[in-house]
Amino acid sequence: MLTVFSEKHVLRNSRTELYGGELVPPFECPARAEHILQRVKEVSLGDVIAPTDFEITAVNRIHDIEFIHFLETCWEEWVAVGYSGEAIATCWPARGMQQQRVPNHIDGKLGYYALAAETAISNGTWEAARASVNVALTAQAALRDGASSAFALCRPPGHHAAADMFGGYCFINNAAVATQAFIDQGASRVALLDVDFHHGNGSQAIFYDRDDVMFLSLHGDPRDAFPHFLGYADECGQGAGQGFNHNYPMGPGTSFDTWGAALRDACNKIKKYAPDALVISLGVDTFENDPISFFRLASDDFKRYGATIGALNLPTLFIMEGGYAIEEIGVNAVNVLEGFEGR
Ligand code: FKS
Ligand code: ZN
Repeated sequence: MLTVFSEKHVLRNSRTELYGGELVPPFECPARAEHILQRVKEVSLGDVIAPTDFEITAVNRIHDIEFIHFLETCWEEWVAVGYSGEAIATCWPARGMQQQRVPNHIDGKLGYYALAAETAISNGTWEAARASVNVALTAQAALRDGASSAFALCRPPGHHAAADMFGGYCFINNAAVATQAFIDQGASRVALLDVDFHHGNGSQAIFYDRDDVMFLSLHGDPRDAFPHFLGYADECGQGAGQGFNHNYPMGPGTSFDTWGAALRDACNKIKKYAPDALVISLGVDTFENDPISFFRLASDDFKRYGATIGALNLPTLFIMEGGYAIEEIGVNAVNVLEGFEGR
């Protein structure tokens, strides 16, 4: 399987994450991508190529122009007002407040465009996010050109990013942009299956009223896990999208037995939908030793479920999302890809 990787991911290297009331070194750090790349090479998964640069128009198919402009200029505006730390949102248009007006001050803009406070914007964040979506689009183009699968080793991740919101370590929704690229190239239906521990709220919101993209997500129950305010089982889509959104929230301590059964159910739905392509939001924070998650998948389970996805026999694009057990992230992510390939 082809891997697409950009060295520019290192430009996403903020110093701080707001966690447990403290500013700590971010869980979403450059070492993650390096470990995955190392494992890709160790098992000779296939060629590793750098991304080509795509026009921003592909991104604009999913994200609002003003939001993208905000991401591009946030850091310089933050520095310009004289702040010395990293750009973190501190106030929001909460219940009862004006939610449609974008303020002028960077504090107001951050609150308008942020969905959470853990994710700090710093110098280089935009460039890395841009490179990450180019990684996704380059891998997508390989499928367009006839490959049966490809691995987009994206960093930063993307599935929490909505049309006009960043947060949860995400800025541009790489999986959504790639999914839309399939549609724009003539696909009638695309399935987007999110196996990251966290609910892909951004991806769900983006495709919620559409029937040409089926979104399915297996994740920690939002009552107990980030992003807390989306990802319930009764969210099934709206309008034309009614019946094309499927959530599988699962509680603390969920084992592979339970998780694997949910995956099989999701795969049955995908099979019936008969999509032209399958996009996987691949997070390996479902691992038993992940520091911020609560599922109990073992390293071998990743290989087993990769085979389940492979059995669908669909053109499949893997997009890297989360996973924070740094030492094991390479083995776990590549196990999915090896299982998919029947190795
Ligand atoms: C835990 C607080 C959780 C934010 C977690 C973000 C997860 C990001 C991710 C992605 F794939 F996007 F990277 N804070 N007490 O893993 O879903
Ligand atoms: Zn996650």
